[in-house]
Amino acid sequence: MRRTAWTMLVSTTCLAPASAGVPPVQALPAPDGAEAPARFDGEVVVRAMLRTPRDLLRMNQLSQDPWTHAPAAGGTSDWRLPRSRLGALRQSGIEFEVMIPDVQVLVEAERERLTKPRDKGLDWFADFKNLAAINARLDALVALRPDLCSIVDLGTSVQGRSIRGIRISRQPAGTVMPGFVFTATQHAREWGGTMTGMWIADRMVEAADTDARISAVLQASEVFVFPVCNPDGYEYSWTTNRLWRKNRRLNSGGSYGVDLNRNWGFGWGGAGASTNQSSETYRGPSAFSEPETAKFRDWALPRTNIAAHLDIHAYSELLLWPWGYTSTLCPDEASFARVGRAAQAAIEAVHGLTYTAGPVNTTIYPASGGVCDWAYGSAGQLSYCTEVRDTGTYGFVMPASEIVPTAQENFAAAMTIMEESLRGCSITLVGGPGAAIAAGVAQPVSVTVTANVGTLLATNAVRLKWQVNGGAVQSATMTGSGSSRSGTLPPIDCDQSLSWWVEAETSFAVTRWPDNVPGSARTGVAPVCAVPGDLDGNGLVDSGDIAVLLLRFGTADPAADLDGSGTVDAGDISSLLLLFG
Ligand code: 0X9
Ligand code: ZN
Repeated sequence: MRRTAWTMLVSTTCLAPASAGVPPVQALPAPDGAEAPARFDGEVVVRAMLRTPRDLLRMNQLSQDPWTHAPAAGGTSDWRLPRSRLGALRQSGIEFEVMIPDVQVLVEAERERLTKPRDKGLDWFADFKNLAAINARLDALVALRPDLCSIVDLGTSVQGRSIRGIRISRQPAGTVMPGFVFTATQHAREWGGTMTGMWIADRMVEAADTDARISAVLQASEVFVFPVCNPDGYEYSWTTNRLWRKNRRLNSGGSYGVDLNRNWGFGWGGAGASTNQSSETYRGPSAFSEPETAKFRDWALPRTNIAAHLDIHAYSELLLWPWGYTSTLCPDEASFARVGRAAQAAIEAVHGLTYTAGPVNTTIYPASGGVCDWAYGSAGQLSYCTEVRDTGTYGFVMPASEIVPTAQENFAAAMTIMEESLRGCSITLVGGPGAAIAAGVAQPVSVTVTANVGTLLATNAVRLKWQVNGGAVQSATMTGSGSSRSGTLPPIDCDQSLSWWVEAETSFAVTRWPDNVPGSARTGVAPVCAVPGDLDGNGLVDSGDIAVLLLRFGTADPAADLDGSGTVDAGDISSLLLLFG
């Protein structure tokens, strides 16, 4: 709608945008969609070996658009530049090879294919989809399975587009259980990532009842997928500039765009981000200056149940984890590496591709203000970043035939990250009451607990929880050292039931025993007291019962309130004496 308004304004009235009654989302909104599509005639993408900081400086003079970013020293990176500068590049002594000999040919072929009317019967994943089609698909998934899905709207982007996602779970919203978040398309041109995000949502919904692993994940957790975190940029990459990366903020100096993956507020402003507004890695004027990052933060921070996160990018075939801002290994490196290697193996098992895995900073390059550093550092999530196919043959303009295999292998990584997170702790029962519980006797419970992912929180990490006759949930910290913990369940009366369970909390998730799903508990019942007044259950009404009655004094315990006055008091002693023998 906005685009139509703009086209009309520009072509018929030529009014200045600010005075034309366009919603005041930004002082001077971009006339996105009114421009002719950007062309890349005579442009190439090269892979360059940059050995020194001087090489990097020179490369930055020759190219405004790194397709992959450069490591601090050594290693290769991909750059788009006019073919006419290849002579200067050769002269600089930088070693390079041409990866894409004509960017315009690639972009044009894709555009032609995508603007052709399509066979409606074709699989949705047969080709890339624009923002409207993605939003329609999210709505269709909700319509298909309203019992599993709902739309999540984070609010609006710089230009007023909704940042939308989908929640998928068998449990109602608000249930206490681990959460998983998948984000894609912080970078507009990374269409392979967008489709991978959609595939994750699609598979979880379509196979919810037929795939046992998916079914189990949806039983034990809630899954959120945000396929397009940068809706303005994504739309712009379809209408106007196929190679747009940043959001569509009009910067103070007149250029457009903040790199959303340099705008997050953990380690913001450090290495591998630019202060230059025209740079493809411009970090923005301050952390969370952009609505696209700030609104996600405001949604995610209160959701302390979110155990793990995967941010989807393109391209290079990598699986990365924190930190990006520093080369120091993060405190949970052991967990990140263990789950990361398992996810890497899961990717390889699908189509045989080996994604390179490791911390962002030391595996590719320093990058500060990235979402993974924030999601882990500020929100405590096991946060990964995948860079999907390919390794540079087509780069961002991936052939449509690669969509499904790319999505399949990254879905395997997503499943591994979720399943491993759900194994947060292994809890084994050493001793505790069974289905029959003796009345009036406290019940000891002991367990062994080991953390599979993350570290067991030191204080209050293992809790014994119970309900008597379905009443209020009670909780007590289980004490002990190492992996051994013990606690005590309170005595219950004749004919009462006791439901109890154990929760263990690591830095990433809460694990529940006997099963790791909401509501899972073990229940025991005390026998019906055969003789009224036989409070200690020894078969006789005798002096032992007076002692029990005195212990219940002042309570409303129905077994001891023999005269039915509502309180256990002196009157009940008289009643008990009458029952003696
Ligand atoms: O530089 C980036 O933002 C990502 N690569 S991309 O080519 N898609 O732009 C890598 C992100 C690494 N992860 C974080 N720093 N969070
Ligand atoms: Zn990216």
